[in-house]
Amino acid sequence: MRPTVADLVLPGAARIMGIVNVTPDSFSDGGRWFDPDAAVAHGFEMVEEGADLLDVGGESTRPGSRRPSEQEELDRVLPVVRALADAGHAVSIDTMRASVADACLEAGAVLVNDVSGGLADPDMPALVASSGAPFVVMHWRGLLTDPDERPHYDDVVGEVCRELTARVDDLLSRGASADQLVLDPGFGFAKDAAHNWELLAGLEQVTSLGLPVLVGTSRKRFLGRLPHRPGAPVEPDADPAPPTDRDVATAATSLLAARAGAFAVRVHEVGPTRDALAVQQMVEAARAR
Ligand code: PMM
Repeated sequence: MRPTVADLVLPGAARIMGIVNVTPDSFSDGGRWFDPDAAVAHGFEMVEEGADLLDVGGESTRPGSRRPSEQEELDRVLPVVRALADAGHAVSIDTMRASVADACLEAGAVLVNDVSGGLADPDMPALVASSGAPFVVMHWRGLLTDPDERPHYDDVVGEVCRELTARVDDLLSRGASADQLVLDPGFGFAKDAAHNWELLAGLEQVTSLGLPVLVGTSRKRFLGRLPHRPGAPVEPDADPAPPTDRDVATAATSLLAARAGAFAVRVHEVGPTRDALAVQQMVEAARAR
């Protein structure tokens, strides 16, 4: 039987969701795991390193990237989902298409992760309701096609909370049940660096909405502009540090997310985040003694 969201939640600790991007063009690891066998091997490796869940995706959400056709997306993700699920791993499918989500659930995925929160495909809310599968509702304001487009918020944390709540209400009105839903504030999606830092600072407002919260800061652009590093970009429009140089910062933001009550953190490199979360566990165990 498929696990429920409650089965996936580990009280008092955050789960680690390892990212398996089966894409030629993701911003941080595009092309590395495009071959299905390489993607499956990478998934196994992440489980060895401590991942609890594997998030398989076949479409890059990088602004301006070409959407794969439905068939292309299925060809990318389905063999990978099937192989990882058959090996007994908890697999999540990162897709905005109901048909892809449906096929992957059939193939053994246990969770649907939709960066559009069910907005991109009009068939998604019905699939969520009929499948009963755990569903991640991410905060989204549409696909940005222009990388220079500037998002606007007066109060990013408040607006993200209100817009997520509206998505939840919509999904509930279409037959989903609350115990299926996971929220995600959508770091980096229609948010600039200042918005992302404010969101991290105010994450407890999102976790206090009462549903499990998934947080994905991994290797995102705002982590490539940290001050105090030798060679750090000082000009506001200078190139950020490359994505693979952002894993320590990812571990730090993931630890902060866990402290704010996130149920899971979504990362490209499992080791640093696993150790950061273990530090928190050790301190809490010592405090309880
Ligand atoms: N970020 C990306 C893709 N999928 N899903 C969720 N739930 N949350 C995220 O923050 C998120 C996501 C973009 O990162 P990637 O292209 O490196 O996977």
